[in-house]
Amino acid sequence: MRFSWARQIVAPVAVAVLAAVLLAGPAPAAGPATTAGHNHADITFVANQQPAGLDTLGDTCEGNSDLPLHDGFQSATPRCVDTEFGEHAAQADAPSLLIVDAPVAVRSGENITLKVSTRNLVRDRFLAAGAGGYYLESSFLNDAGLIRGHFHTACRFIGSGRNALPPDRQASFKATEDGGGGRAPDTVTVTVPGLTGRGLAQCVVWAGDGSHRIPMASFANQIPAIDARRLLVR
Ligand SMILES: [Cu+2]
Repeated sequence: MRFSWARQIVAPVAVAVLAAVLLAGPAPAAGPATTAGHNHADITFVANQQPAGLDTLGDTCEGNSDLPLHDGFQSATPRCVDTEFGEHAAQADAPSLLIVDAPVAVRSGENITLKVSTRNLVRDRFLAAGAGGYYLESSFLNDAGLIRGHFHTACRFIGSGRNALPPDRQASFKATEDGGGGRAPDTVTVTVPGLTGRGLAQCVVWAGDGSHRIPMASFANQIPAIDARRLLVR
């Protein structure tokens, strides 16, 4: 393996600079109102104003990407998603999630049951991904200013635990959209299919908006509505 002392130094500096930028607080207000507008379905909006000094790669598929447009159906090949991000909640209203109970060990093939608490996530919105609802709609807050969506639970073996894993799809998976959830934290019990085999495993729970994206937050240093546990399958 090639070793570069320069990289060793530069990388932490770059991270520090990035962290400083992320943590510096609210970005300066964007400049004067924007330039071009264009139609997207029946909504007319104005293109984002690019803050001074930030040279973006683009913020639309149109004119910036040669990939096929995403059509709401999950695709194993690259696509460009032209669904807008939509609305994020106030800082205090951002969704949050915690696994509050999980087994430390299960038997091979034994169902895995977790207790999951969510806050500021109204679990009432789910566009079926298999029916073309993946990445299909923007996020829109409900009347109380909260994100509508659901959460996902999945478990997998993690091998030695020393390398990031291939991004496989998981058979041990469940989406929870039970109509509950809101400003006050509440707890849901979720059971996903067991893992067959032995070894170290991981169960992850993460929120999704109506079309399955992890909900956005006001600030980069707010932790998204995600939690994970390790467990042993024996
Ligand atoms: Cu989902």
